[in-house]
Amino acid sequence: MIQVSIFMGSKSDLEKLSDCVAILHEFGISNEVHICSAHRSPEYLIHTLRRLEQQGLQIVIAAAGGAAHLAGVCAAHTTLPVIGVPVDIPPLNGLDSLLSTVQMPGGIPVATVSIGKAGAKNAALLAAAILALQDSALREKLSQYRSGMAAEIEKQDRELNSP
Ligand code: RP5
Repeated sequence: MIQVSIFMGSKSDLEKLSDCVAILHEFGISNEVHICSAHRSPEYLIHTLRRLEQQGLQIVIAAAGGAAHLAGVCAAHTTLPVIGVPVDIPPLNGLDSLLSTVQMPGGIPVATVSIGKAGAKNAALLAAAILALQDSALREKLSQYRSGMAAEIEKQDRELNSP
C-alpha cells in the first residue's frame, strides 16, 4: 500500500523534489512519484489519483510551477489531505505558483507549503506528521529528527564561539 503519492506537473520538477522523496524514505513512508500535469494530462492525473486512492493512498503531495493548478485539481477529486508545493520556475520564480496553489476558494482545502526546495522538504515532514497521528513509532522518529536539528544548531553555535 502506498501511503503518500507525490504528483508533479513535469519531469523538470523532479530535482526540486529530491529532499521530499529522501525524507519520506528516511521515515519509512511508502511512496510513489508520478508525473501528471493538470493541464497537459488531466485525464491521466485523475485516473492515477483514483487508482492510488482505491489502493489505500492516504496523502497527496502535489508540486507544480507557474499557473499551478495541480494541487487544487487533486483536492477537487479526493477528500484525502492534499499538500501543495509551489515550484519556483522563471520568470516569476514561484510567486505565481504560490498564489495559484494557496488561494483555494473555501470548501476545497490545499495545505500549501513554502516555495521550492524548503517547501518540498516540509511537505514530506507535514505528511509524516499527519501519518504520525496514527503511528507512535513515526511520531518518535519525528521527535528524534527535531532533536537532531536542535543538536546541530547548538553544535554550530559552540563552534562559532569556541576560543
Ligand atoms: C508546470 O509547468 C510544471 O509543474 C513545471 O513546474 C512547469 C514547467 O514545465 P516544463 O515546461 O518544464 O515541462 O506544469
